[in-house]
Amino acid sequence: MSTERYYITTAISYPNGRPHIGHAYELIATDALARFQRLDGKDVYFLTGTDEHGIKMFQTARKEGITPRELADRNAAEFQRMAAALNSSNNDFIRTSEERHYRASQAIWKAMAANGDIYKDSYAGWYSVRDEAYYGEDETEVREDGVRYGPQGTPVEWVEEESYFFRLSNYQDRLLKFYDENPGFIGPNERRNEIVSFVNSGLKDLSVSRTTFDWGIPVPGDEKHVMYVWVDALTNYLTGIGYPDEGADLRGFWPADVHVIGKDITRFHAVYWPAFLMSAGIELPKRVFGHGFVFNRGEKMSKSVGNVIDPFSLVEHYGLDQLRYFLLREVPFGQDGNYSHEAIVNRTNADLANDLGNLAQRSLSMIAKNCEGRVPAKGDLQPEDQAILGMATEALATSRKAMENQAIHQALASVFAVVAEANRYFAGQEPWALRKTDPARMETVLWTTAETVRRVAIMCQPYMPESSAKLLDLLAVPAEARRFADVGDSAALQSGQELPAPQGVFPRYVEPAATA
Ligand code: ME8
Repeated sequence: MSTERYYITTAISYPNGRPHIGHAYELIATDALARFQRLDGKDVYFLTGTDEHGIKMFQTARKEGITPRELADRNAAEFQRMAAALNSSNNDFIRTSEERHYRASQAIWKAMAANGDIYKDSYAGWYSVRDEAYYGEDETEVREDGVRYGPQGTPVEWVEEESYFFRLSNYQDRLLKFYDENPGFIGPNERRNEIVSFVNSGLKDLSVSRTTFDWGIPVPGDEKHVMYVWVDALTNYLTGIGYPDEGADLRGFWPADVHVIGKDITRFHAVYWPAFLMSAGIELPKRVFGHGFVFNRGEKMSKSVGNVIDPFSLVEHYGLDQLRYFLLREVPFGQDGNYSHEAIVNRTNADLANDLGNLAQRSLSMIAKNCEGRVPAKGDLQPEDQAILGMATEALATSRKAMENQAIHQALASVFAVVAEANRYFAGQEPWALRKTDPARMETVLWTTAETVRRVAIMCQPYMPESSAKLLDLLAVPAEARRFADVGDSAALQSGQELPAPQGVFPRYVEPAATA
């Protein structure tokens, strides 16, 4: 039986500035989804990268007095550094200025042209440089400041130039039929409804090339034009798995299982991208998931507003797994969420330091003291022991269901419900009192608790890889027995196994002393 393949991607970020918490959020969430499927036995390919062309990059570079390539090199390195700092398990990092990507973008362009979907005309209309998006006049409005804005609240400018067009209007019915037949294609539902109503309202042909700047991929056969940045950007998902060199199979990873993106770019992924693929005769991805935005205490972060939070300093200040846990647990994936110092401290102190950390620390130090530092003897399990162990196994089933729909917060909630119950179990069984009255029962309770921690730690790996590994080390769980297939009884802790000295895994956040 061959291993099931799973292909997951993030959006590729514009390296016109340094990465911010929104980028970190998307990468962390996608990493958790990728790790989850790997632990569940799939052959996962996880792609992320940078989107380096377009007028926004061109203009930013000009302002800074450097070339777009210099700007891209500088910031792409920052995005790569962020991926490492966040412990992202991406298999590849694509930069759209790479040669392999030129080949892929020109190949898809040629396929669309061969299908009769590309023609030359001239474009006159509104363009948002910040969104790198064309908008219909009816989607824009002039505000009190006299400036015209697009639907995402970014300024638009009038553009008039010779341009190639893609016959998007030909795809309206096919797209609607596709959404209808594939109700899971766009998630969450709000995003799906927005897209269906946008396509229902009519699609105009899309301008897909520019001539007023040259920072882009040349249009095959007409080098005066560079491709519209979104044509090349979307194609990164194919480049990453070897298009066009690998042939139709694309290493068995196409169609992609899910493109994880922010809600602001759903239209590009759920309308333009499937239309391009239909035109080029390539299968469509299975799902596009538009997550929400992370706000700094309710305010939208952006480079131009200047309230960007640096992900590197957050990691340094709160700890990586604390940050990962907070973002994934606190914000229902798909909705907008808020970040604040109080929220991260409260959430991580309560759930990680108090609940999970203390459960592990208390049970393991009792074991160290009373069981000679070995896995305690497992006597006959009582119904309450079986109940907590069963709850852990059920959390895995719940997590699997939740993760199929990218409901990361639900998966995590099911695991932490086990932690809360295990704390009640531990307190209720009072193993410290059993030490004198019934030492055998004490050992069974400690075994059950440690075994529950083992199950929980395996399930926590997608979200907090490093801390979960530390917990599993404390339980002497071998590296090859940390898959989801090992959550159940078959890989349970063996009584008598020697354990390392217990150590705290989740330190409590303490406010730095105020300086006088
Ligand atoms: O859109 N909270 O790049 P980008 C959550 N290059 N997510 C956020 C966010 C926030 N505050 N701010 C941005 C682009 N994002 C294109 C993508 S894909 C073929 C091309 C998300 O650097 C945003 O929604 O502006 C997007 O998914 C990703 O970060 C990169 O944003």
